[in-house]
Amino acid sequence: MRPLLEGGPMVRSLRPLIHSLRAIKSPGEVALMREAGRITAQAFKRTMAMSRGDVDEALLYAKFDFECRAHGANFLAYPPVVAGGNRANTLHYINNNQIVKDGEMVLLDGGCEYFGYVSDVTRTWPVNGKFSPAQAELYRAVLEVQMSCLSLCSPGVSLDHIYSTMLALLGQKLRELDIIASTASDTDTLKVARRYCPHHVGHYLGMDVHDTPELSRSQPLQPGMAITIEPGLYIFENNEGCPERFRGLGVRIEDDVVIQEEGGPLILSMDTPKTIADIESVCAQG
Ligand SMILES: [Mn+2]
Repeated sequence: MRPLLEGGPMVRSLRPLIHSLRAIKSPGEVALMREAGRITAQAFKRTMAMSRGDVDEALLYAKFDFECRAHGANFLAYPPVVAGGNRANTLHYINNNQIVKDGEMVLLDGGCEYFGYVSDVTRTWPVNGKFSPAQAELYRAVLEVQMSCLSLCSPGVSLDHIYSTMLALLGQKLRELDIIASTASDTDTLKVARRYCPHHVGHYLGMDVHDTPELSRSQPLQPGMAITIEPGLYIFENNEGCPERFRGLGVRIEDDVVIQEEGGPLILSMDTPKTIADIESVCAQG
C-alpha cells in the first residue's frame, strides 16, 4: 500500500481481488469452457485420424488449427506444441516443422478459445496408429498417474498437494519401469522424479491459459475452479541412465477439470481419446 498523496487515501491493486473472483466460474462460464473442451476433442480426433508414419508436424498443427476453427472456436488459445519423437522432451518446443517418423510418437499440446474461455489439452500418440511395447509401457505409467491425480480433484485439496502426490506416483512408476533402481531411497526417488517431470501437475484455467496467476497453488480448490492436470515423463534420447527402449520417448497427458461439490470433477476434455485402445481405434479411422 502507498498513499497517493501525503496523508491521502491508501491505494491497493485490484488484481488479487479480481483474480480470486475470476477463479470461481459461474455456470455460464463453465458452459463456455465445456464447449471449448468439446471442440478441442473433435480437433484431436480428426488430427489423430489423419496422422501416419512420416508426417510433418506442420501438417498436424494446421489440421488441429483448422478443425478447432471449423467446429466453432474463435482461434487457438496459444501456439500449440506439436513435437515428434525426442522433441517431445523439449517442453516449449513450438517450431512444429520437423518430420515425425514412422514408429515415433507425437505430443500435441493445444487448445482453443471459445468466446473468451480457453481449453488446454495434451495427448501423445504414435503417428502410425500403433503403440510399440515400450511406448505403451511408458504411456500406461503416465496415464495411471494422471487418472490418480484426476481422482484427487475435489474441494479442499490444493494443486500443490496433487503435485506432490504426482511426484510420488511417478517415482513409483519409474521404479517399476527400472528407470530408477529399486534400491533408491524415497528422497532420491522423488528427486529423480522431478528430473523426469520438470513441471507442475497443473495450473488454473479460464479466460487465460495460465489463469489467475495471483492465486497461490497451495490454496484449497473450491467448487467452480477450473484447473489442468498434466503429468508427464520425458526421457531424452541421450539419457544413458535408463533402459535403452525408453530413450527418446516423451509423454504428457493433460485434461481440463472443473471442481464440483460432489460426484467428482467435471472433465471438460473427456471426449479426447486417452486410453491406448481409444487412441488406436481413432487413428485407424484415418
Ligand atoms: Mn497446461
